Amino acid sequence: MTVELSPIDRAKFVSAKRAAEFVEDGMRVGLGTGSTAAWLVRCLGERVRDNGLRIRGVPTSARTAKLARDVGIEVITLDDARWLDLTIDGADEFDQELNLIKGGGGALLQEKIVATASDQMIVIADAAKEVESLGAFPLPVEVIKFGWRTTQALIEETLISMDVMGRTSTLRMNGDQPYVTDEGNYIIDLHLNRIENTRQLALVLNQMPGVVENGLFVDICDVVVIGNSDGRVEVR
Ligand code: ABF
Repeated sequence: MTVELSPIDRAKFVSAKRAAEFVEDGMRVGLGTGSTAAWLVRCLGERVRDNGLRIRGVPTSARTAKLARDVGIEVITLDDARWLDLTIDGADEFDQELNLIKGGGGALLQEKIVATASDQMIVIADAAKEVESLGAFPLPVEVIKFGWRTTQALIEETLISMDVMGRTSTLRMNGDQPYVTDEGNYIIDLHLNRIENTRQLALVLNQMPGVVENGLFVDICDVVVIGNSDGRVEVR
């Protein structure tokens, strides 16, 4: 693949290209969402086309499903696959313990279901996504539409009681309309600045009525493939 890329896209591309090497013939592969994951899907499509790689892909969004089909990857549902050998996906932030914030692209629910149903999850990211503590990137929480304002208020009250920094939240918008996920839900972004108690926060959020899933991925990611704009790649 010969392409002229911006520094950030080069970092994403080299990360995705290296991670694609983890994919072996016959695997059932979870395909992530976002611009880094899109590079991964293209790299896998190239191997399918040029090297006869046979894989079945489970996409984490309608966008990824379309791209995967366009590049020649056989697409199946998670219910067809039941279990996956490997999922490769992007992230918005990762820390040294390989905990993640995901969902900036709006597909956190499918991404977490697919990653959890995989023997291994590999995150692909440019080096700028590494943080000491998660939370500078707004934490997405997928909520059902019914009573979303009440759910939002409950989340904010809970954050105060947990003494979490930041505490403000916003409904994600798409122009002048609420953003709607592939599953027909809304997303509330939590502006926390810094998350100290990642595991506890992830559990507490998911216990609230109206919350479908949150974008904290704790103990799910096994490997991070970090791309740099000069082409260097680190596998951690
Ligand atoms: C998905 O895409 C998300 O979980 C994350 O929000 C986003 C990362 O996007 P990009 O690769 O475009 O930075 O992986």
